[in-house]
Amino acid sequence: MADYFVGGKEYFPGIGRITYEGPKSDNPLAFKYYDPEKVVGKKKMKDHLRFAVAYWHSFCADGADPFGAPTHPHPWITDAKNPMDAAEHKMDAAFEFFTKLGVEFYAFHDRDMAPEGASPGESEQNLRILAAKAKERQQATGVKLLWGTANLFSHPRFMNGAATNPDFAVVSLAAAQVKAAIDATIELGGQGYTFWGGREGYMSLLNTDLKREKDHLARFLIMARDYARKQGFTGAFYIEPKPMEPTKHQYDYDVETVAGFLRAHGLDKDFRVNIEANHAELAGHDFVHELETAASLGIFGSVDANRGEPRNGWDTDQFPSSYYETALAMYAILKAGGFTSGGLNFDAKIRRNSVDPADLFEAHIGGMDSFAVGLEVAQRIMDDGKLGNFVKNRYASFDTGEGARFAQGKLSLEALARLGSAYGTAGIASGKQERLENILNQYLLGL
Ligand code: XUL
Ligand code: CO
Repeated sequence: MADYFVGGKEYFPGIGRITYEGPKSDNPLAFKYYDPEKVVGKKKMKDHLRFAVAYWHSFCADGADPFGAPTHPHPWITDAKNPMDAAEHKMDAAFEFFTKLGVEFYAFHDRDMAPEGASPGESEQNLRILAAKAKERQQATGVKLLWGTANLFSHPRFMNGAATNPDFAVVSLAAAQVKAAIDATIELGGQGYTFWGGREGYMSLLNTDLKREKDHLARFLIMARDYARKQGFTGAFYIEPKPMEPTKHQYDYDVETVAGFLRAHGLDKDFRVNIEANHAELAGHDFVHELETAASLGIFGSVDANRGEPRNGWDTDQFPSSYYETALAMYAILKAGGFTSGGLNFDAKIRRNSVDPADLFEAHIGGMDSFAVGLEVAQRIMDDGKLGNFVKNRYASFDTGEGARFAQGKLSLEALARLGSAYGTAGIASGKQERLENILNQYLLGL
């Protein structure tokens, strides 16, 4: 990957390429576990993990929260002459960051990359200009686009939803944005296109026609898919489930809900899910539950890697740091066959009081190291086979004989009932949960 500094302007001075120094290093700006070229199983770490940096949190978010003013004044914005100039400087800072960190991918919303114009046409033109600049920087550095998306939630016009808005004019404005964002994603060779329906839900059923809104959402997604395919997009479409926030109820509640919706509307061939750890938690699920559910339904796609704060009821978007969680996640991902078009996108933000420029690096380094550890633990579990074999044996009665005939749909209820033997000891078998948890802890320590 080529270094990237434009015209000598460096936005993160004093920070060079982040390299692997190993677990004993006490350099906060070095990887302790993420060794990109190291082969784990059959692939290099970097090809398993496919890390992406999120443009929005890292280069747009300014540390403001509902209670306080910005704490992260970005030089690429404060020093700029106008919004287009600021967007280009921001892009330079972003590519400097990607290449210093050594990540191969990034993800963006239209409005992260290009400012909104005075009309839909001007907004589209702004995005086209900046996407062309991003393409030059991608070519110069080798950094690639994991996925693009349209921000259909920040502007006040989307306060009642985007594709599910009760006002048709807003639905058409959302379409203008999605069309332009799809064009930009194709231009940048994006491997995916994401829909996160932040305001596709309701605040009150008293003012909402739920059936109509869900039908409109499906219609909108069908049109977007058809347009993108017509333009030659071959990548994956992702829906990113989230149960709530900013709406009281979001239609893309969780993986299982999204799967039902996709099937009901014939979208399951083109769409997969982009699973975010913090969203899983808000839906009352473990992150790994969402991953395994997606894999079981054949719609596992990509991951927004972050973590929540279990004692808070909102999306804190913190950087991942729990090896236990990353190990379970990577085990589910390896079992699902690994990433194809997807990757681990850090949809995570540094804290409001993390005000040193190095904090953004250290946050990503920690997240990448956490997933590198998780990957190695997961590979150990796969290689050893103890957990997998336990699960396989637990269902062995369905592998042969009448059990297999049942699983293949060859038995009626009467026939099944006739096979019921005496009560005896059937069903009295230990689930061995505690033993399995102890074994997992051994793998976590590399034993
Ligand atoms: C919001 C969220 C978004 C999506 C992209 O909770 O996760 O950043 O990932 O729109
Ligand atoms: Co996300």
